[in-house]
Amino acid sequence: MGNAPVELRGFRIWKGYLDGPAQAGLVAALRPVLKAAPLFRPVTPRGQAMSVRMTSAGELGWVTDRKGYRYEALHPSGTSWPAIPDAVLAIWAGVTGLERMPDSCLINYYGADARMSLHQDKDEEDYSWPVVSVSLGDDGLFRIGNTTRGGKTDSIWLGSGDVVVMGGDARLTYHGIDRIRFGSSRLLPKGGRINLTLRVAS
Ligand code: MD6
Ligand code: FE
Repeated sequence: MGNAPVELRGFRIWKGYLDGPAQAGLVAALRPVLKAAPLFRPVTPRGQAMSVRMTSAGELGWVTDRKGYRYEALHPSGTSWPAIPDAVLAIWAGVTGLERMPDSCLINYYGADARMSLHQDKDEEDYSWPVVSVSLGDDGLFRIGNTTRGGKTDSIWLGSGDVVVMGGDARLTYHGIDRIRFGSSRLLPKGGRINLTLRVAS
């Protein structure tokens, strides 16, 4: 689905990869996942509450608390993470062409004031696998920097249905979300933004 990707600092960005019905279908597929594994508010290793709420699907879920950033087989409540919906796996297959499927799907929810500071994704075992992200709901201003902290950055608005592939030389590039445009989409009944990040964690 969608047009050819645009490239920004080594990230491949598929604007409008998912059309409206596909986005709605994805939200419907996520509903039971969020019911089985409710969003929680993570705390950084230094004890700061993050502004996003998160949960996961797949064999492994990314978590953070006072013990550090890591992948865990269980939701903080002690239950297994639900399976990654097939519609989500199909996006991974479509944009990467890989046979290997991700074992982790992090689900981040951004309310009006949520953001994500510049970070690298580096808790995975093998950086040769890409990371794929799917945006749903309100627009988010995505900033991409460099493989070391600092330096010039470029920003691009990610809208509902956009898919980003971070791989190759860009796999360890710093990136983050500066802000969201709350209320810019009507996909989610209560507004806000969902970002899925798909990874081969282990
Ligand atoms: C977000 N995205 O879009 C945050 N990570 O809300 C990420 O942190 C991200 O978009 C790895 C690859 C693609 C991403
Ligand atoms: Fe990231």
